[in-house]
Amino acid sequence: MLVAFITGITGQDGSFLAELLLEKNYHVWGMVRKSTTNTRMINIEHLLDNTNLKLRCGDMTDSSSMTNILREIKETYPNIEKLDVYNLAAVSHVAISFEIPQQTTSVNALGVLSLLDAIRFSGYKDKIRFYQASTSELYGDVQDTSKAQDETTPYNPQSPYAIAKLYANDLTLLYRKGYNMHNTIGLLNNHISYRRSPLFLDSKVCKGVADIYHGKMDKLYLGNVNSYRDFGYAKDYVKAMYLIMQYPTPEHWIISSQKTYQVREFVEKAFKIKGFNIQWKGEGIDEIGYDTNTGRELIFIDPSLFRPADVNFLLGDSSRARELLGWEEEYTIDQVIEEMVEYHCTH
Ligand code: NAP
Ligand code: G4F
Repeated sequence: MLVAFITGITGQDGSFLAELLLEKNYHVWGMVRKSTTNTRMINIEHLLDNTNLKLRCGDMTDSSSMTNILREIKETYPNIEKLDVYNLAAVSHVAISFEIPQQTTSVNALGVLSLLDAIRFSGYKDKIRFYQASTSELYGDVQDTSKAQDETTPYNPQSPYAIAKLYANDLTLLYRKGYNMHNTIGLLNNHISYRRSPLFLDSKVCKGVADIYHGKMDKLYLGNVNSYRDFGYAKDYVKAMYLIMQYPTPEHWIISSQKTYQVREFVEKAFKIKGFNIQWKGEGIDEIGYDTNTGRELIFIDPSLFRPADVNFLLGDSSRARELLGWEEEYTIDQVIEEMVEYHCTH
């Protein structure tokens, strides 16, 4: 019997991972927040009829909910040989983490402590494998931009989000060592899809292109367009999570596309899908992106979107994961951006 428990199942990654595991005949248990059951189940609506999917209400800030779910799984499969727990739940928006730093810490740091303790005291911890969703945001203010970030690059987090994720990383490693738990870590670079909230840059830009193309909007306002991100497709990245969990020993893996693009370049790529040819003029907060075909000024800088601190250069070295896990991506970033723009044109 293949059984998995996913926190954050309603999110971008959780929904793709649930699909992947259901295809592999797993029984998938997902933790969903009570408030979300009334509002935002869109990412997993198409899976709700699957009898191998079981949803339970819970919250990372409510330790008893996780204890109860682990107990119910044990009661449902008394002879369970292995349970894979993927911890994907988080306050995942970096800018928002500056607005709600305490909640971010409760969910992304202390929530992980609660989940690890729920596993530790579950009575079947030796049958459980744990995956912690870590992030390239840990690298933060990268000092050496001449090379990609690898296992030796120091962490220098720049947000309440990244600081909470660093605590979770260290705790996951401590519990692996101290309590002999099979705790794995996937340090993933930015991965995106049409399922991502338009609060993130990638979806905001792709939706912006669609809205401008359809005449629903005439300008797009952005913050820092100078930072670099290493973008991949969420569907490819959940396959890496699965492979990490299958690896015989619990380890820490970097997953990335090994290519980096400035936010400005991402914007140009997205607008190009609908025939806009973006060039830039002006500097700093007066910088404007315009379409050379028509001269229309389309992208403006809104300083209120700047963060108190930003991460300026992310480029991941995933060579170890590619070699030892055999992971590789199926989709190029251009394919993903095209899919996202077309999705927003039709939804
Ligand atoms: P996402 O779409 O924002 O999903 C986050 C999930 O966490 C949602 O299901 C959300 O539930 C849930 N959640 C939030 N607060 C919760 C709480 N208090 N209790 C229980 N669940 C809660 O994020 P994602 O892009 O799928 O990312 C998945 C994980 O990978 C996150 O931990 C993120 O930090 C990490 N990560 C993401 C990336 C990336 O580029 N996508 C890169 C590195 C690491 P609701 O639907 O109820 O809000
Ligand atoms: O899309 P973003 O908000 O993603 P960010 O901060 O890189 O975080 C994402 O990736 C992390 C992995 O590296 C994850 F851990 C995290 O959960 C999340 O998935 O911003 C990307 C860049 C930033 O430099 C931001 O300042 O785009 C810049 N930006 C410019 N204008 C904007 C905007 N970001 C957003 N969200 N909205 C803007 O209008």
